[in-house]
Amino acid sequence: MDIARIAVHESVAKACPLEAMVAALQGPDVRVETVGDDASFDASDCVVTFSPREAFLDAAWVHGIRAGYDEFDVDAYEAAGTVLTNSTGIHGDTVPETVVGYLTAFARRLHVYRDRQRDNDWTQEPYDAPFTLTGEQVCVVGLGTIGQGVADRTDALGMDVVGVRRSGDPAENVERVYTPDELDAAVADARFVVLCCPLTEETEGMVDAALLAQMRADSYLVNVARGPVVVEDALLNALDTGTIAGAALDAHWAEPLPDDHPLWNHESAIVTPHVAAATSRYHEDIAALVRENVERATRGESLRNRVA
Ligand code: NDP
Ligand code: 7N6
Repeated sequence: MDIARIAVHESVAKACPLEAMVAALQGPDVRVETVGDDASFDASDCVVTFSPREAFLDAAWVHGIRAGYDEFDVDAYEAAGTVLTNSTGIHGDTVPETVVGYLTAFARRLHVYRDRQRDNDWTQEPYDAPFTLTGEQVCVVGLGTIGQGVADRTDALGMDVVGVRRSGDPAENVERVYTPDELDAAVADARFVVLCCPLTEETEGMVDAALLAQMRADSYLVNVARGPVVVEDALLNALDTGTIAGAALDAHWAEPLPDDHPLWNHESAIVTPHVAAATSRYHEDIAALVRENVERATRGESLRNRVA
């Protein structure tokens, strides 16, 4: 594959400044430029993009700047013979650090005190509300780049770590790995269930009323995966009725989360606007992946992170 141009689609601006991405992608042998929805593509183009567009199927290769590629029609890429690569591998620090933040906030009640600070309110939480992460169990669903990062950090904090993945293969710092058909058992003893899996036909709606009912009443759900992995009504009901103690959500069913969504004002919810992966070096991490693959393409080697 001979790449003459890297076309940076304007949707990249959802994750980082376009100019920063263009500058980071510069190299000796390719032209790098920004393109909008009116652009056309040919077999010497690599498109770097946040969102899919049908016109990209005319390019040689499309690189999605997210780990999740659920919005891309993989079959259409295969039918068109267009290579599709994703950005898994670069979120092993950012998202796990955010997850540790959610867990610490819930255990040490930081989210409650931040809310009270706005009203100069000195009220302390009840004696039995705070707890320590040390000694609590966390169930990490999906043990890839992000899940492993969560497992490493929570293990280092003294937590008991269990995990779930299709292969069931052991993972470092995870005491027991379950398969998806054992999900009920995997979540049953956990104080925290952290979703780090992709959105697929298998995972859509995986966290439903029945699974939430299997979770402990004092447990917390963390979703840094994709909104539809969780059944929205089931979660809202579980929070309202005390089936679980709370939830931290970075990934939502509709983004932005609508103004009138009940989660905004839910005391036991932490809502972040899909920023668990945010970092001021996002453009550099993506550019390193793309530049490596341009070199591989030039040498006729297979591309890293190829998903179609
Ligand atoms: P990886 O591909 O590295 O890991 C995905 C993991 O999920 C693998 O361990 C895989 O293992 C497992 N998995 C797949 N299907 C299932 C299933 N049915 N049940 C349980 N585990 C499953 O991806 P990343 O860790 O880089 O990213 C994971 C997801 O997180 C992304 O797809 C994206 O949706 C989301 N994400 C969100 C971000 C944010 O900003 N909030 C940032 C980056 C990613 P196996 O194949 O053995 O099942
Ligand atoms: C954008 C990260 C992913 O899948 O959802 C995230 O990688 C997007 C900063």
